[in-house]
Order: sequence, then structure tokens, then C-alpha cells
Amino acid sequence: SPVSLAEGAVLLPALALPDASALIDAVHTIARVTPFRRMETPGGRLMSVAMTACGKYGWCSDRHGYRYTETSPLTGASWPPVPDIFAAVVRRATAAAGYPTPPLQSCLINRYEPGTRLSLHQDRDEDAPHMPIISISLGVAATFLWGGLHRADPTRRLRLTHGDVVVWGGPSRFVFHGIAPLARSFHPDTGECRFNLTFRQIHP
Ligand code: MD3
Ligand code: FE
Repeated sequence: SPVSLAEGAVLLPALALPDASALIDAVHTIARVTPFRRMETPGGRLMSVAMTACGKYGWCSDRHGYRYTETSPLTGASWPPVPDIFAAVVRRATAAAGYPTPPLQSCLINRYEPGTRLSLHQDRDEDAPHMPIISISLGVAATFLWGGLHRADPTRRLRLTHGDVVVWGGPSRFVFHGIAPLARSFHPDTGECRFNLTFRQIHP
């Protein structure tokens, strides 16, 4: 049953659990075509999270900045299409959260290994800010940190476990958020990894 986290943000505990194996299979299929890789930040550091993507646009980072591209810089080819099972889970999630389903223009796939973290940031590289972001957590549980609209706002912690889905819309679309270093742990479906899928509309 939906849990309200903040204005516009809805946690759907275990909503993706029945489809988790199929989602993970699809992640591996995508990664065989467009492998996970760690990207460089504009500041010249290597991100600890490894990423790949599917859909019309994939998020990329390098020395020049953050942007969405229509081809993978690694393979030069278009990103793989969004698998039907991804779209089905997102439709169920947005319906349960009371949002329209945004066009699935982009799915970023993050892979966390033990010790991997994502520092506090805002998602501001999209031109369709009125649309919610949908996030699906798979595998090893992580501590999600989220604050307010200003970096210095106090942060709250939320444990995101296998199959959890969160819809971030309304004013919550621009909160600062991140992931604490992943604990070494084991999940039967993903080993020591956590996968996170985020779905975004990029252009109006
Ligand atoms: C709140 N991913 O890919 S998912 C990201 O678990 C990202 O991999 C994290 O932050 C992860 O940008 C967090 C939950 C999430 C995703 C996007 C958000 C929360 C959000 C955008 C706005 C507000
Ligand atoms: Fe983010």
C-alpha cells in the first residue's frame, strides 16, 4: 500500500517484487549489448556507480558535463529499447501513486557494488520537470538519503529494499538525494549488487 514520503513522493513497498526476476533478466540482457561502465564527472573523477541505459535517451557524464545522448558513447549505437516488463511495472507504479504515466523516454540503470555510493545531488538535466521520476530498487538493500530543495537542508534516511518503487513528482521532483555507501551483503537474485532503474521524461 502506498506510503506518502513528502508532497508528491510516494513509496510503493515491494510493488515490483512479483516481476523482480524478469526485471533483473532484462537488465542483464541490456548490459550484454551496452555494458555497465563507470563514467567520469566534469570534475575529472570516476563515479563509483556503474551505469547503462535504455530508451531513446541515455544519461551520460564526462569531462564536458552531464547530458542525454541518443547513442551510447561506448558502442556508438542507439540505446536498447525499454523492455515491456519495465514499462508494465512503471505503469502499475504511476497508477498506484496517482500520477499519469510519463512517456518512457529514458531509463538509467545504476549498479552498486559494496562500498559504492551516490553523493547528494539534484536531477536537473531533464527538460520536462513537471513529470515524475520513477525508481525501482532491486537486490541488496540500500540507505537512500533525501533532503529538501537546498543542499544544506536536513536529510532523512530511507531503506530501499528489493522490489521497492518510489515515484518522485510535484515539489519532490527537485529534492537533493543520494545513496549511502552500499554495505557488503548478498541477495540471491543479484549477488552483492544493487540495481536501481530510474525512468524519466527528458524532452516535452
Ligand atoms: C528524488 N538514483 O539515478 S533512486 C539517480 O538509487 C539517482 O540509484 C538513486 O539518484 C539510486 O539520479 C536514487 C531514487 C530517486 C531517483 C531520482 C530522484 C529519487 C529522486 C529524482 C528526484 C528526487
Ligand atoms: Fe538522482
